[in-house]
Amino acid sequence: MPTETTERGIILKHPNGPTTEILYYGATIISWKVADASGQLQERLFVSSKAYLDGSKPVRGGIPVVFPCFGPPTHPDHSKLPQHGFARNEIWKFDSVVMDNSAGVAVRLVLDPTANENIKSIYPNQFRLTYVVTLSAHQLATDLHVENTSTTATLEFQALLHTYIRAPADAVKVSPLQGLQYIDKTEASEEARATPKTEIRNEVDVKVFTDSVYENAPGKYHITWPNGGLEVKAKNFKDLVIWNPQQEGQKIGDMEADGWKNYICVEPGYVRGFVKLEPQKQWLGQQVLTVVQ
Ligand code: TA6
Repeated sequence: MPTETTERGIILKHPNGPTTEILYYGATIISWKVADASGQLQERLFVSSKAYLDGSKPVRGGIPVVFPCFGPPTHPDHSKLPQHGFARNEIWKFDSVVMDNSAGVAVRLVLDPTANENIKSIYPNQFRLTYVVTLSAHQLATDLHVENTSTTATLEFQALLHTYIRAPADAVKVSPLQGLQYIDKTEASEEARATPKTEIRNEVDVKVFTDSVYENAPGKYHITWPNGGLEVKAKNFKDLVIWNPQQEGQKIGDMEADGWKNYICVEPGYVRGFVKLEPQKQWLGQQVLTVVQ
C-alpha cells in the first residue's frame, strides 16, 4: 500500500523505498526518509526527541505549517493568535490520495475552519487551507493552497514552511543569499532588529546564533555539508528564514540536549508584508526539497 493511515496521521511509501509521515496535528511532516549512496534509508528531517507528538504543543521539528502570521502577530486580524498562527496546532483532515503511480504518491489534507470553533473564536476571516504532500524518489514537495472563501473581504496573511533539515550545524552552508537584504532577529535592540542588513557572505553558515529573515530571495537554494546536501526550491514564498539557536537552544523546553547541533531551519515563506488575496481567489505557496547525494 502506498499510503497507510494511523491514529496520528498518514505514512506515504514510494515504491523505491522513500517514506514520509504527516501528522493530522498541524499537517506537520515529521519524517522524510530517502536512501543514501549506499542504499540505506536516511532520515532527512530533524525532530527533537523531546518534541510533543500528541497534539499538546506544536512539533519541535519536521515541517510545521505557519499560517496566518509569522512570529508574534502584528496584523489587527491576528491579535488573538499565538506565535506562528494556528495552522500548526489544529487537527487537519485527510481528504484524499491524489497521486499513486511509479513517479510518486501524493495526499491532500484540509483545514476548514467552518466546523472549528477554536479557529472561529480567535480569527475573524474566512478561508480554507489545502496541503498537498508529494513524495517522489528523491523529492518531497509540499504545496500550501490558501483559498479566500469570503465573497467580500480581502484576506491578508503570512505563510511559511518551518523546515528543520537534519544537517551538522557546524558545517552546513546555504547559498545563494549574497546581496540580499535581511532582518537580523538576534539583534538586541528593537531598532537594530528593524533595520535591514545586506548579506555579504557568498555562503551563509549558522556557526553563531542565527535568526535571519531574507527578503525577496531567489527561490532556489543549495544546502550543503560534507557528504550531504539538499536543494530547496520555493514558489510564491518570496522570503527565506534561516534559523539555528546555537546555545540559546538550551532554553527551548522541547529541544533535546544539544539538538541545535543537528539541524538548520531553512524556511521559505511570505513573511515580510502580507499576501493580499482577493475574495474567492486562491494562492499557492510551494516548497520542493530534493536530495543531492
Ligand atoms: O523561524 C524562526 C523563528 O521565528 C525563530 O525566531 C524561533 O524562535 C523559531 O521560529 C521557533 O519558534 P517556535 O514558536 O516554534 O518556538
